[in-house]
Amino acid sequence: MPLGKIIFWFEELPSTMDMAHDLAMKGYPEGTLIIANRQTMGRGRYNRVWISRDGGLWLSSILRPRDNVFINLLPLIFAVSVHETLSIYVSDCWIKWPNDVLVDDKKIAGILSESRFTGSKLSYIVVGIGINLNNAIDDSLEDRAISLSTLLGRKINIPSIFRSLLENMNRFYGIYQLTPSLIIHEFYKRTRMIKKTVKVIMDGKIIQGIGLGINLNGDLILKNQDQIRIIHSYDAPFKVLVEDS
Ligand code: BT5
Repeated sequence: MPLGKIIFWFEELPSTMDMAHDLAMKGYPEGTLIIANRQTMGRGRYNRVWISRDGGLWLSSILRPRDNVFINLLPLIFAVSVHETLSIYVSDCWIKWPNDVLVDDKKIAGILSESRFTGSKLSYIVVGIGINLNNAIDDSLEDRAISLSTLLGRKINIPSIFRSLLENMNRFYGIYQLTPSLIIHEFYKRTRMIKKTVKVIMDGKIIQGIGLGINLNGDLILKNQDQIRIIHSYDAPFKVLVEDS
């Protein structure tokens, strides 16, 4: 079933993620979308706060992949879809592994993936996407976040961005279902991390290397002299810095 075949669009929710989990547990099919004009308890990874005022696009999709092989590539599919949608409007847009869409060094969108298992069997996955469109950016984020309307100096037509995003989500999810590795190539076209110095700060330690790529598990591969380092996206909270080199 295509993504967006069933759409619930709410004025306000605590988080579209929670509503998507509720509906997934009630048996709603893959592709059910939950959208809210604002969220009062929007969240990011590791329960970080995701500020979700009126004017942004805040949505979650229920996914029911047949198995859990390659599921760590799912956030990339949606990051690629957001990138494809926004790059019509802004040229300096890129994807920072694992889940950020940036314009230069400011975050315009974030992706969140939450899987639920019954024992060792995957039940379903909810992927959330948050894009700053007409929403005001909180003062606390001014140096780190940006909205599309600020970049373009005009009001954004949210339904038209949503239509284009949905088309891209279906296109790239379809590509992933046929050949998962193609999503990695789509990511390479849209990132600034390959052959650049990348620093991953985790547990107060810095892991540094040249960005080599992403494997089929969605891990980042860095090379430091002769040593290869593999960073798992789900290990622990970390911060990723990319330097020009
Ligand atoms: C993410 O987490 O980037 C994933 C964000 C996913 C949000 C969507 S909206 C629809 C769905 N429903 C939800 O409740 N969530 C999903 P992370 O990488 O952990 O980034 C979180 C960090 O981004 C915060 O700690 C802030 O520093 C910053 N941040 C918070 N709100 C932001 C915003 N609106 N724009 C840019 N950065 C923001």
